[in-house]
Amino acid sequence: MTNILYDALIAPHAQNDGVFLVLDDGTQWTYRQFVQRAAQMAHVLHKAGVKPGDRLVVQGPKTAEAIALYGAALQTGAIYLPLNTAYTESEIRYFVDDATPTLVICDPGKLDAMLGMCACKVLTLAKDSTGSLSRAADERPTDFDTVARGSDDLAALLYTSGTTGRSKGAMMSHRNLLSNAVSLTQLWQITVQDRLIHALPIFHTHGLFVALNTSLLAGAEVRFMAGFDAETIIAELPQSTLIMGVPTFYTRLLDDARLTPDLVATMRLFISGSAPLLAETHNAFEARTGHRILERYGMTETNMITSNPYDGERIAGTVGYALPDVEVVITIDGQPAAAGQVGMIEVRGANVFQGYWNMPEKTAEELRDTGFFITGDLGVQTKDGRISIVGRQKDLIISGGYNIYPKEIEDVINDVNGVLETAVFGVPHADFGEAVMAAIVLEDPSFDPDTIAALVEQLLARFKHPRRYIVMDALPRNTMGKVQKNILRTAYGA
Ligand code: MLC
Ligand code: AMP
Repeated sequence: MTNILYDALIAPHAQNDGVFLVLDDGTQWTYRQFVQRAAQMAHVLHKAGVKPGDRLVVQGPKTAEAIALYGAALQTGAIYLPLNTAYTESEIRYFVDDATPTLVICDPGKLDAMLGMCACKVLTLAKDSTGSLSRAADERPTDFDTVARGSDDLAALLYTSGTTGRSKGAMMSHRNLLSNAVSLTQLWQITVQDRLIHALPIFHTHGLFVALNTSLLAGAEVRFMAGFDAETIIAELPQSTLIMGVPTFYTRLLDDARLTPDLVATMRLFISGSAPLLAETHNAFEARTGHRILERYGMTETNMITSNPYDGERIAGTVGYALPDVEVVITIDGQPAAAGQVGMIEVRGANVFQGYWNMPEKTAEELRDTGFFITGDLGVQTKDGRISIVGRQKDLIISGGYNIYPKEIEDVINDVNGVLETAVFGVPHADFGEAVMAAIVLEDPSFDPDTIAALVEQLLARFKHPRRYIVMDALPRNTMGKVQKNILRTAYGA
């Protein structure tokens, strides 16, 4: 029986005694150990009633056990649904209600809250790899009859915030994930000789699929860090060959005087994505290390779309060419634009998702009948197909690689009694690329704006919190009545 992703990424390692994960405390997991642990966890999922196509919600620490759980989800045919560890109870409640999981795995500290909001079974997985999931897995056999899954079956559901303020679950099939993993592994020449520094979270496309699926496919070694820490990365660079990060990784590394050509002598590739890499950062990095960062472009709904070349010229400020099995068109009013003209980036290929969970109308709005997905990013293409992103049509802030949709924050603030209206916008930020700001018009001038911050803190993840609240008499509007966020950005962006 075939299971598209499991057979490609995990099954080949059943007898592989090469190192897969190297953890912060120096512990190593071989590939064989990983396969066996995934099988033990697959038994636990099966016993908990997880059937093919059921959703498995996971909100927990970044550990080797969590990766085994991802493997177990694939092996049992479950739909893996990872959640940002920063999400609040109110945010999680929405995802759980929408996705109706059969099983939730969470940190023991969140158990009571999860039990309070989930109708399903809840198991725990702690930072130190204890918890009810691990305990149950210890008792189980180290092999499991892999459940068959075809190309179109769903492997993952990744929630991505939307311009309407409500998060949408992007349905990723086995084919979506495998096609991208194969393309990227080939394009970036990832092999068993590689050692990847993995400092990204594992609840988003970048850290989970781009970094881990490619490593699994190639059988590479992964220095699996619990989170970003510049000190540890500096220590690991001399033993490593590859790193994938958001631009903040590179600006933070540049702040360290120890970043020199000698330090990175074994490194062959630095990859950046999830947010725009400033040409200034690209150039400074080359001047300091001799390496030209390879910038690529992607989205939750599409996996990776374009990449600068491995062997050819990596040009700062561009995201390179469409991946070999991906089509990109730039459109103006739905029609193909000429080279050099700015338009909407649309994408089609085996990488493009299956639609939004429970949201057929949203899917129809963004995914054309022709198979092209409308990204919301504005771009321009040269005659030979090199793409640059020049802006976004969607109202989106990207902070340290996390997407923040202003509407979601505006909705929370507008609900406060005493607030008339709000405009949330992004301003340049040296560390995170962009930072969130909120301009508020109060109904009652004596109202204490601190009440707003308190509510936002309760309802929204920390990275979405406005860094500043600006009380205004009125929001700037154009003649059509539309709020001019560009004016706010200019006024408060310095
Ligand atoms: C942390 N904070 C953030 C933040 N990350 N605030 C805004 N934006 C962020 N990205 C908060 C913390 O809670 C803390 O709050 C304060 O800011 C300072 O935190 P820090 O210690 O400096 O942050 P750190 O833990 O070092 O995290 C920064 C980071 C992290 C850049 C390493 O955010 C990160 O790993 N980002 C990667 C996100 C990612 O994987 N994106 C990929 C999405 S997939 P306080 O006030 O409580 O101290 C995708 C598709 C594609 O986009 O193309 O890849
Ligand atoms: P997400 O929805 O979290 O997957 O974020 C996807 C968005 O991140 C894209 O639509 C782009 O706006 C942005 N993005 C990803 N990679 C890049 C990049 N290299 N340059 C600019 N923006 C990027």
